[in-house]
Amino acid sequence: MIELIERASAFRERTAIKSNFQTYTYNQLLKVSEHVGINLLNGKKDLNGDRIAFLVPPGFGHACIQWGIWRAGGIAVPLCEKHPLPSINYVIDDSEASTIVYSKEFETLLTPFFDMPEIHFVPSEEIGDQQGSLPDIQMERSALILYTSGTSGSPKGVVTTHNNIQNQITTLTGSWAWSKNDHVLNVLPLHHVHGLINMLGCALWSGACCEFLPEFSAKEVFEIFCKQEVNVFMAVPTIYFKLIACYNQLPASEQQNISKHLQTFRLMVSGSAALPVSILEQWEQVSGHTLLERYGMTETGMAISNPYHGERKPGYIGQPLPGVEIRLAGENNVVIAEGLPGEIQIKGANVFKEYWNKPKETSHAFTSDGWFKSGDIAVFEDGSYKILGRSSVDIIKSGGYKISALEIEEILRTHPKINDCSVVGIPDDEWGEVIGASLILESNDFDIEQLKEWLKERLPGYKIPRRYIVQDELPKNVMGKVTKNELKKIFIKG
Ligand code: MLC
Ligand code: AMP
Repeated sequence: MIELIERASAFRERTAIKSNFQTYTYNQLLKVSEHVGINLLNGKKDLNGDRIAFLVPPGFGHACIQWGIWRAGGIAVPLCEKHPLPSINYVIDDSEASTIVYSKEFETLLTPFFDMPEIHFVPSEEIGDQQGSLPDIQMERSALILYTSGTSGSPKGVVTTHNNIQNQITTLTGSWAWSKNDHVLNVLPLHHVHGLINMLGCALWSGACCEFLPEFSAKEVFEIFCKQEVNVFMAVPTIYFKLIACYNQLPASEQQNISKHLQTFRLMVSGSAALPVSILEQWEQVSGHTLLERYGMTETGMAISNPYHGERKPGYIGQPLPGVEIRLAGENNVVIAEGLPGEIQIKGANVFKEYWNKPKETSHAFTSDGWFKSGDIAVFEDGSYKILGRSSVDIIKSGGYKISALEIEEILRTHPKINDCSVVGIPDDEWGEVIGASLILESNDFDIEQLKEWLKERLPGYKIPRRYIVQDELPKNVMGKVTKNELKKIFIKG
């Protein structure tokens, strides 16, 4: 029995979701997700862990399909609507999806797959209200695969069970005092935990309302804030940066109006990347709120958080959430003395089950005594954790997205005019980091704008380097390894 779905019966008449200017109740969510489940079963008793990929816009339909897959015993694999075909292909292929549920607006994008006989295609608009029964689902079963970039080139599928997801949700609903009277505005994509678990999952667990804006727009966010329905907001630091920039352009009367409405909010959270103290302070001026900064990962959900009640320390991520064990480890996974920097390692029922079809990577991600190795370096001081950086220079965080430098390098090297390359993250006020690429070219006859167009067909927009330099050779150490920190300095110097 999936408790998240069972609980919805207690909130039947309440609004669960607001999307596309329409409101949908928990009753509708239960009914439509039941139909989705029965349609997917198509006469079978249980999907028995089949991977069902789905490509639909964020909103009511997305939630119904996710719940429908779960109710039929499948594993939900949300696809990203902004991804180009090769990225979508990778996820479908890697997850070995048996079915793709899609909304008609993505039909053209998916056309190249339609002749794959092993995949069943279901247009979401054609799901009817078939009668039938649904299986009983055990909480230990795998529920979700979200793709995340790692230190290896290609993204890995992070498998979480219903039990993991419930733990990731309830640690937040308890710690951040969610209630059925909450109304969260969700502007983040639903193929990552920030939008999917922290907002949609927590709202639906609580009987609250999750409102969607299909695309982020600072102006529209402020307009919705001023309607006085939303009382909870969560976003990545880049979004707060963009909101502040938009606010600063507005006439004083509009600023006052927005600020007045923001004062009435219950909770405002920042996460997925380091929140610069300058953004926290400017948002305090705009809204009267000290942002609650928390730390998490696709593999663990949220792990460390500043308190809901109590002091939120600028520049710090806070304390372990209830049910989450945290330690800082040094060389050979030995716990380090307090005050020294070490890798954040995490244990708890929130921690994922495995990387899909990657037993070696899964075992490499854990210590021999079962701690998940985050790759993030932190220090514990004055009762709070502070992130200092990452153990790998090949992981970039831009706009809250985790990006593997190696994945981009691999693609760049397939370009006929690029002999070699190296990709790094360059500090940036708006994006956290922007991607920089150093290129070693076959000849001088090369156009960067054409390269960007070429990359757009192969990579999602947020993985396309924004800054380029052309070098005769890459900076390397005596072992012949590219010294990425040197390269970063070259970019920073400009
Ligand atoms: C887009 N642009 C970028 C960029 N992304 N420029 C530099 N770096 C980037 N990363 C440029 C585009 O090329 C375009 O430029 C312009 O910005 C607008 O593009 P867009 O795609 O429309 O951007 P926008 O919608 O404004 O997107 C910004 C954003 C988005 C912040 C809303 O990046 C986003 O949704 N980020 C959140 C990702 C997320 O959910 N992460 C959570 C992972 S889970 P031009 O010139 O064409 O106009 C996780 C765990 C945890 O991390 O702890 O939560
Ligand atoms: P993802 O794999 O997309 O889930 O991203 C997880 C990574 O985001 C973590 O390993 C951290 O590097 C980063 N992250 C999340 N929250 C924070 C935060 N508050 N401060 C700094 N980094 C963060």
